[in-house]
Amino acid sequence: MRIEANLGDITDQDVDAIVNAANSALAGGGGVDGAIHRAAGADQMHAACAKLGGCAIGDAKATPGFRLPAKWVIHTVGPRYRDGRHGEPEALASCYRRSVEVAEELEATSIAFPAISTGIYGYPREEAAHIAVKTLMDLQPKTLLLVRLVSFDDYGLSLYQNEMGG
Ligand code: AR6
Repeated sequence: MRIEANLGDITDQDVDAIVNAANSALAGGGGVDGAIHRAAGADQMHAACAKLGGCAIGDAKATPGFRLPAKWVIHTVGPRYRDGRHGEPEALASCYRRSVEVAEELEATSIAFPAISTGIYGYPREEAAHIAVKTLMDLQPKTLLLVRLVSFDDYGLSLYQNEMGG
C-alpha cells in the first residue's frame, strides 16, 4: 500500500472511496461534509445517511458516492478537540483505521482522506497529521493499494510531507 499526500479538494478525487469528516448524527454540515453532500447530490446523500442510524466517534460507515467521481463515501466521525487528554488521539487514530477497514470490506483499491477533525472540530493540525500518517503506516490492508491524504492548503501538505519523511 502506497501513501501519498496531495493538494486538492476531496470531492474531486478520482479514487474508489473518499472519506467524509462527518458528525455523529450523519446529518450533514459545513466544511468537508457540506462539500461532499453538495457534490454527491444533497437529497440522495441525505437519504442514504439517514438510513445508517448515526455513527459513533472513531467509527466509519459507507454510502454510495452518487454524483461524485468516487464510488463510495466513507463517513467517519472525528473527535472534537478539548486538550488532547480526553481520548482524542485514540479516537482520531480509530477514524483512520476504521475507514480503511470499511474500504477493505468494499474491496476498494484506493481511498482519499481529508484532515479529519482539523477544521470545525479544532484538532491541532500538526498532531493530527502525525496521527494520520503513523496510523496508516501501521496498517497492512489487503485490497487497498493507494491511500491519499488530501490537504486543502500548502501548510497541511507540508505537514504530511514532513511526517512521511519527505
Ligand atoms: N477538500 C479537502 N479538505 C477540505 C475541504 C475540501 N473540500 N473543505 C475543508 N477541508 P472540517 P472536522 C479541510 O471542518 O473538523 C462539519 O460540519 C479543512 O480545511 O470539514 O472534522 C461536520 O458535519 C480542515 O483542515 O471537519 C461536523 O459537524 C479539514 O478539511 C464537523 O464539521 C476538516 O475540516 C466536522 O469537523
